[in-house]
Amino acid sequence: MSVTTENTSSVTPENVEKAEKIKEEANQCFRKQDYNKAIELYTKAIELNPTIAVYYGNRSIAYLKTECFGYALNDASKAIELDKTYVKGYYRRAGAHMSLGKFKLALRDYEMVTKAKPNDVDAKLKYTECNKIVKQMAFERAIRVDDTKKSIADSINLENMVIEDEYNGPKLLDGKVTLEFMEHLMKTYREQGKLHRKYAYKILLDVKQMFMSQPSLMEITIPDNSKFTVCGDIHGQFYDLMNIFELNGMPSTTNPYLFNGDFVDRGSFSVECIFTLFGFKLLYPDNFFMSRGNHESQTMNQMYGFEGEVKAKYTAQMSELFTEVYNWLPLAHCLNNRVLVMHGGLFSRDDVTLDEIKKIDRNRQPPEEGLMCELLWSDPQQQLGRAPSKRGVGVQFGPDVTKNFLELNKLDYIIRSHEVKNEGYEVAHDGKCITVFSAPNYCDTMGNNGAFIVLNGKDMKPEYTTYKAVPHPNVKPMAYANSLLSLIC
Ligand SMILES: [Mn+2]
Repeated sequence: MSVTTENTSSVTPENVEKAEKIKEEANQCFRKQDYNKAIELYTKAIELNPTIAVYYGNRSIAYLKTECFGYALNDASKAIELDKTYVKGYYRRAGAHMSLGKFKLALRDYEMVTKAKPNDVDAKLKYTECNKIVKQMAFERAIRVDDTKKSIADSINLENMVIEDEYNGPKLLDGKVTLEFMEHLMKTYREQGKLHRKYAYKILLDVKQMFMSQPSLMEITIPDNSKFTVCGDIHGQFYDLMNIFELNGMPSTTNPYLFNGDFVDRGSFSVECIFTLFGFKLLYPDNFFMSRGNHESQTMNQMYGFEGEVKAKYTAQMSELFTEVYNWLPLAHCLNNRVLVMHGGLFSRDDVTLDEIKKIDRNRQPPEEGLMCELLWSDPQQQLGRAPSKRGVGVQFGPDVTKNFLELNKLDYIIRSHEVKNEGYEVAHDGKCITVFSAPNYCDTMGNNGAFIVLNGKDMKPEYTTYKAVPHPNVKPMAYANSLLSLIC
């Protein structure tokens, strides 16, 4: 099947030339890290001349950069379909598979490249690296079958952990988080100090117990004259997290917060973020809330840095304990029976009720489909109805889907996070679907504002505060990410 020459005849020489020029322009935008503009231009080039594999290959990597893994996958496949000898197409597709944690499928593509180019050193390296991950995962699965129910939490012996005399960081008081502890912790972190591993483990064990006692859907009451703050993705940007508290006040019983998932990964201060948030959860259990994001999962943590960071700052065992804790994070929060908050969004089915969300058995890795998957991964779209996700996971839902869901469940609107927005927030679906994203200048490259939402119990009207990124110590985002991920791009 030779598709390469099939359509060429219908493309005029002028369009062939025009498309090439636009592609060059797109490449320049890509180099300047303006990925959205690059995508727009590659799309124009493709419209003018849809027969060139490179256009799809290049747009694929731009989609990868903007986390549209599903679109990246489609484009890579299209590039391969147009030109089976276009080796980069296999690389791109492998990259999309890897980003989604589908290592076996990625391995198949790397294998194709090594077969096509047996002397290519780079291809061999990527194949070997990917194969290592596949084997390691198979190995880990094998051990887990041996002692299925044994939890890491049970195997941790705090008594055996000694606090050295020279330790001058924050200390728990009789094993409990206090306000003084939190103030000392944040000061220590600002100065790039560390929490003792004994206290770190204690916090993880205690917060796991706390989340285990809570339902998948948390119901929160905000009194008439009280405020309530909702924050979106933090992604390991500790100094920006501190800035939120400076702008909006420290968490307290009268200043409650909900952090809506994706606390970790990408940013290289994820450990600092998560212990700060877990500390506040333990200090103010009824006034501080956290919901699970798609990055509170094992494959994401493996690829995007959190696992590497925990191993670098503590131990591999602690990173496994984190996986257990994340499995118990609530999936959604309902405020005053009027506003539903989740990380990703709504569902591929029309008849989903709050009661059904409440009943989700969440103690697991996020599945690849179903309600739990969609809560963590979905995105809104402007078009009516639903569409396959640009990410390749979850679903895209239109304004009519939102409206129906709200009517069925007698709600006013939803708040979700999960997508970087220039202003830090976006109001869509006729005011009924609000996105909030709290990591400004995401990954040190996106140039976006961060935002948070403040509501009052009386009218539940959202008020937005936006802010710029603050400086952080010179550790780049993705410093602890899987080395293969940097090989992809
Ligand atoms: Mn997310």
